[in-house]
Amino acid sequence: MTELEYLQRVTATRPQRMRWWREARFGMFIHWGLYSQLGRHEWAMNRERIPVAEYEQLADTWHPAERPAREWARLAVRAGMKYMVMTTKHHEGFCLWNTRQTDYNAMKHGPGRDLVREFVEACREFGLRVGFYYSLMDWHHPDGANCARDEAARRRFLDFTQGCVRELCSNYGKVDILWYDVAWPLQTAELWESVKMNTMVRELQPDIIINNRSLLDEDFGTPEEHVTPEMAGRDWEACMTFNGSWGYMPSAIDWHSVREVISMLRTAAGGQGNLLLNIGPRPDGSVPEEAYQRLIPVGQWISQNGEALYGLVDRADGRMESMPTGGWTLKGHTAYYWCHRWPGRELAIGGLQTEVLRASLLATGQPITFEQTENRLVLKDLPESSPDRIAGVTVIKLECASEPRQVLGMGCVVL
Ligand code: FHN
Repeated sequence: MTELEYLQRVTATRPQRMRWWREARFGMFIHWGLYSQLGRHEWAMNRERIPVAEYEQLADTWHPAERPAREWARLAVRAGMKYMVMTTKHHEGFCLWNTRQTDYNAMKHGPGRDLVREFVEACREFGLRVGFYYSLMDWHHPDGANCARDEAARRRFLDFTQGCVRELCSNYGKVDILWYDVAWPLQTAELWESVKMNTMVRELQPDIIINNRSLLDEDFGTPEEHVTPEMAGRDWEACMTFNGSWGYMPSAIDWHSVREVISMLRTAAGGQGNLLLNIGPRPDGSVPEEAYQRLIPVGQWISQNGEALYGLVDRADGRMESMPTGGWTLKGHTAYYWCHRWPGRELAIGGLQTEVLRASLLATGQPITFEQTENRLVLKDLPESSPDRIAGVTVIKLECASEPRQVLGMGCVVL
C-alpha cells in the first residue's frame, strides 16, 4: 500500500475512531521503568553516559509492588481522566511486557511479571481507555543507533521494532491508543517503514488511534510541554509533565498547581484538543504525594464543571477573544467563561455579538442577573469573591440565541 492510499484509508475512518477521544479531553501519562530506580530523570542513561552493562543491572534490582497500576487508575478516575498511556518501552530499551523480541524485559528480570498486562487489567477494571507508549529510539538494542548507518542493522532493528509493536497490538485485547515517541535515528517514515508498521497495527486494532511520532501525521498532533492549539480541524493532545520530569525525580519540586492544570484544560478544550498529564511513579509504582495533592482537587473541580470541558466542544480560538479575567470554551449556542481572576460584584464582557438569553454559575445553576447592550454584557450582583472554593476558578454559563462570537480587536468604542 502506498503512503497516499494508507492516509486516505485512515482519514476516512478517523471521525468514528476519534469520537470517544475528542469527548474524553483528559488523560494520564505514566513514565515508569528502570530509570525510576535512579530518580534522576528518564534520560539519566544518556545524560550521565551510564554504560549499557552498568545500566542493565537495574533490570534485576527492580521489584515493583503488587499491581501499582490499580493505584494509578483509581487516581486517574478521581482526577476526571478518561484514559491512560503507559510507557511499554522507553529509550532505555527495557520492555515492560513479556516479549519474545528480547530477554531485556520485565518477565525475565526483576519484576518477574508482565507489567503491561497489569496496566491493561487496571485500565479495564476502572473503565479507562488503554494507551501504549512505545519509544522507537532504543539505547539498548545493538542496532538502535547503527540502523542509520548499516542496512542490515536497519533491517534487524525494524524487525525487532515491528515484532514489539505486533505483540503489543496482539496480546492485550483492545488497545485504544498507540503513542509512538522519538523516531531517532532514522529520518523518514519510509526508513522506519511506518506505513507498513501502522497498516499492521490497524489490521490488528481497527479502531486504534495513533499519534504523529512515527513520522506520519496519523490521527493527532502532540505539542509537548506547552498547550498550543494546532490548526483548526487537526486533532491534538498536549502532553505535559507535572514537575518538569517525565520519569520519577524527587528533586524536581516545581509542580504545576491545581489552577495551572485547570488553565491547561481550558486552553486544551478551547482549542478542541486534549491534555495528557504525566505522573512519574516511584520504583515500587507508588504515586508521589504531590500528584495526589493536585489531581484530587482537579477531579473535584471537574465533577462540578465538567460540562464546560468534556464532550464535543466547538473551537473558541478564533471566535472568542482573550480576556484579562478568564477564558472560553464553547458548545453550540453556549459559552462557558472560566473566570480565573474573580472581579467582584460585576463582570463586564465587551464585544459579544450574540444575544445572551440566560447567565448562570455552572457549578450550582444559580442564575446571574445581567444587562446587555450592543457591545457590552455586564454580569451584576455577583458574589464578592469567587464562588469556586476548590481552585478559585468559577465557570459562568452563557446560554445564547445563536453561536457565541466575540469581536474586540485593538480599537475601542467610538462614542
Ligand atoms: O525523550 C522523550 C521524553 O523522555 C518523554 O518520553 C517525552 C514524552 O512526550 N517524549 C520524549 C521527548 O519529546
